[in-house]
Amino acid sequence: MDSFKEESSRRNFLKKSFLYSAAALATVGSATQLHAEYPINPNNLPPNNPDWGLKWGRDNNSDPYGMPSRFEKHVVRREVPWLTADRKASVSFTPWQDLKGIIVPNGLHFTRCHGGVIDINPKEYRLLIHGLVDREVVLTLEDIKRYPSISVIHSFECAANNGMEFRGPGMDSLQVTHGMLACSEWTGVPLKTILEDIGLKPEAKWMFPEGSDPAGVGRSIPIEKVLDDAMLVYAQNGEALRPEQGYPIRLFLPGWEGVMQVKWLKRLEFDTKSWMVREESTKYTMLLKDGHALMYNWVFEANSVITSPCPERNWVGQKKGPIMVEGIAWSGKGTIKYVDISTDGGKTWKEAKFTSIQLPKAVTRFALKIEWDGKPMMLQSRATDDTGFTQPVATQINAARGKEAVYHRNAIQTWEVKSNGEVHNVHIYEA
Ligand SMILES: Nc1nc2c(c(=O)[nH]1)N[C@H]1C(S)=C(S)[C@@H](COP(=O)(O)O)O[C@H]1N2
Ligand SMILES: [Mo]
Repeated sequence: MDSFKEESSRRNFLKKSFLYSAAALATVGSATQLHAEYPINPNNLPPNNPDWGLKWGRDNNSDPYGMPSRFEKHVVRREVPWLTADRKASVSFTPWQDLKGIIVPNGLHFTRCHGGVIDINPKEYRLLIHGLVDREVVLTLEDIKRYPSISVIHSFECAANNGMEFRGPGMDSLQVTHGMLACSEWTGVPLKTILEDIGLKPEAKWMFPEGSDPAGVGRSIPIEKVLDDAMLVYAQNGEALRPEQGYPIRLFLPGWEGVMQVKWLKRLEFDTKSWMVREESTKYTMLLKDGHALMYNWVFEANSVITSPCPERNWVGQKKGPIMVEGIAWSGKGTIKYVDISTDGGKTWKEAKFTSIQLPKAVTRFALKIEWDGKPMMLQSRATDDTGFTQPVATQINAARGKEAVYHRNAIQTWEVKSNGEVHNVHIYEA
């Protein structure tokens, strides 16, 4: 990554008031490419009758599993090839710049896999529950589905979302800065229901879920969360989990780090103490500026970002005058209470309106109409949740965590809107 390589030269820039982002994401199927592929046919414009109304459409059910319009093929997950050593232990990002509402379509939910995507025959699927339980069991998928299920709407985030920004502005791309976030309706069985059935021993204080993929991802989960709202989920937005999301069963922990929500779940073990595995010791701990690291950072605090405009959805060609600034806010701790928007880099703020339902631990939509005078702006959003927590500025989070940190970065994001309408990822550092 350019900003990583340029680390030493960047340090000198820190004295300046703000840092510029390094590179733009090479976009697949950009607006220009799409235009070249599907040029406008003037015969389809008024006063002519467009050709799509003059002949039969295709068969009503020619596509038994419906797909988006071919004119929307640029709306895809994207990867950053140099970010990981290979394409199996890697990440793809959700295209928030192209999404509406709070639910992310299943095919666009970001993917983070440590050992590739695996393919499990549901008939061969088994879940072992063992350790400090009254009755150790091996459940089939049908056994799990026989328990009463519930459906909930919650966001889902990787702890490394926005993590590249600790070292300064990363890529000019909302998809990369905040794309390890999604939000879905999840259906499955509360773990509490299953544990009431098989019996949990009172000494059980921790649960260890392990995945059946070659990476065998696992994390120690405190029993309070297990009995509060942990679920075994098998459906997402109405259909079976996709293979990338852990088909047929994944652990789901509303508001908590993605890595704990083990996919392709193989076993659940209960014990008196935590396991201190890799993903909670050398990885996924929170580095502090003094070099120490905090363990057990489970929950995401309030966060937000402006989705329009953003680097991929800029205001080039936009006339001066009234225009909507739109964005998303979310918190793993509760409900978003209010979101403020600044056009001057945080000097003054105006409260945005909500444009979606506000659910706890879920993505919430906001918007504010502003008057754009065509002058450059430093656009920011700042979310506050119902715990009273407000997002920190970049200077605060850097002071606490330093530049080598990776996880749980929820600083206020700045988009610089240039007078030509281009939008860039910049950081503002206060002296
Ligand atoms: N078995 C297994 N579970 C896993 C992972 C994995 O690689 N294997 N990745 C974890 C990480 S780091 C994250 S952020 C989320 C990603 O879930 P998603 O791919 O559905 O977005 O799954 C977690 N659970
Ligand atoms: Mo993750």
